Amino acid sequence: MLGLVLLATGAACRSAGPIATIPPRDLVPTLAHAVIPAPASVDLDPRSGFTIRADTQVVVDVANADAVRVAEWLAARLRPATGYPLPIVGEPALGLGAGGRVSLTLDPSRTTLGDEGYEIDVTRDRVTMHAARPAGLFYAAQTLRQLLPPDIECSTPRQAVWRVPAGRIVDRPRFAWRGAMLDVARHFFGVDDVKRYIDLLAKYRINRLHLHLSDDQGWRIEIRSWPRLTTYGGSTAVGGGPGGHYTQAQYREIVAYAADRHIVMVPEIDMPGHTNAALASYAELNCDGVAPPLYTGIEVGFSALCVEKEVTYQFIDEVVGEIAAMTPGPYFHVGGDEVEKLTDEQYARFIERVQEIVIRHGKRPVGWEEVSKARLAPTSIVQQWRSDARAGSPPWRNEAALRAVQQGVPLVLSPAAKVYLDMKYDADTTLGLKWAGYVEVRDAYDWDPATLFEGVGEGDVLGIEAPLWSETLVTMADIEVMAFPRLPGIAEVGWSPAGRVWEEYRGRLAAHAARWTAMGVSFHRSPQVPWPAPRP
Ligand code: TNX
Repeated sequence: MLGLVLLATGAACRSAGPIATIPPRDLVPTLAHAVIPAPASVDLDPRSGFTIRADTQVVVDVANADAVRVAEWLAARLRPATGYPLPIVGEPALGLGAGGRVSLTLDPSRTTLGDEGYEIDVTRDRVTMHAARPAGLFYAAQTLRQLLPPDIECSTPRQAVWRVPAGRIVDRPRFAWRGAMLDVARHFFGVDDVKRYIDLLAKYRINRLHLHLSDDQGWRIEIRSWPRLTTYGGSTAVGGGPGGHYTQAQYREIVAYAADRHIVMVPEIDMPGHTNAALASYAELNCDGVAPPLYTGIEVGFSALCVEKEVTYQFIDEVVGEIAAMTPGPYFHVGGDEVEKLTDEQYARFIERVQEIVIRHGKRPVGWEEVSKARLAPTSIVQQWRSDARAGSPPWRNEAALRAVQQGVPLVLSPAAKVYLDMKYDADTTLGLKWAGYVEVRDAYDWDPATLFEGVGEGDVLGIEAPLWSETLVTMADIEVMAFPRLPGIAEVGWSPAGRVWEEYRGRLAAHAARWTAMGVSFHRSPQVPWPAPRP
């Protein structure tokens, strides 16, 4: 990495028209680049670069539909702030305009880039992006956006020098599963909120969205064979609000929106516990045949499906069947956490039966760490979650994770003390919970998935995931202020090579404040991050 670039700070897109040239006092010297997650290999020289101009062309093999889709996505995101037409043209180009070209190429023979890797080469007259697979090309486009000034995130034309530093980036992820989870059960979030979250996740190359679709307080996905789940079970939320649910058409819309951004949906129906909304909707799912009232508190552990009744398994089969049919991705999450009503034996038999149902519907079962008490199928995945920020320094011991490793089942790590986005940052945070301790920005970043738990090494870890539980969260701004700025750091833990350094990272993170401001994203001004002074 060479030299310094000057990054504009505090960009907001308040005015509709172009602004005057940014005065020098608004420029602070920072890093050679501020890309998050940090690419595996970066060699940039900001003394030279490529500048996007009014006559720049986007070049792509027009016969390759996958490449064209990424090109269109990129051009559509560069046009509003630049105000340039950025036409998409086929190869060979009809002649190089003085504005140069941004080209995107899918080349399956570049196997060293894997499914998600990419290469970006920048010279004075062109930007070239290569990938073997569409996801890689999409991530190249996301990285290119981050190499441009923060005002590129504005939705109206801005005056800026749209310059990308010269050099080369070659990148691919460390872990295959880089997830985020959103709890839409405790409080419901509509389609537009979920789409906005998906767009924010995609910027940081997150590739799984786990939706927690049911819990004690609400059932959020239409099931045609059991309609009262949503008409009654979805009618409230924590605190007694109106609740809500996705129709099957809306769920499909979210799945497609995520897929366009190379994010695989992981639907979760939590069972056998966390099921009060279902038990309240259908009396026959209760062992005593009596439906409990709807629940709007935040206690856990009190509900359980009747594991001894056959109708329970018919119910699960039909619910899994309808959701699996709408979900192109290979995963189905069965929950399995915090069950206090069953013996270990009852619990294990239940999980084993449910696992078979999920597999029969063509999906890989995923479950919270408790499921490792059962005999798991080789295709299953265990999501670790328990931990405490007040425990000493790692490695920590987690029996559930060890049981998964002993069974040869891969782990997704969601250690609460590191990645639970619903934990408070510190004692002054108004939103969130604190049962796992406070989770500051550095806590969320400064750990390594291969050394956090005793007996759990790199090869046991499929990846990581940041859950956002919504007991205390009501609005999209609430979601954003808990996710930002911790989420980008977690994304980097999942993507970037081991050996990351907090002191270096926090400088890059600070530079993203201008992007979030431009996008109108609420974020927590953690004292651990050297934020640039806001523009006067
Ligand atoms: C634990 S993590 C839960 C959730 C809560 C969360 C709050 C897990 C599998 N279960 O039911 O919402 O804590 O932080």
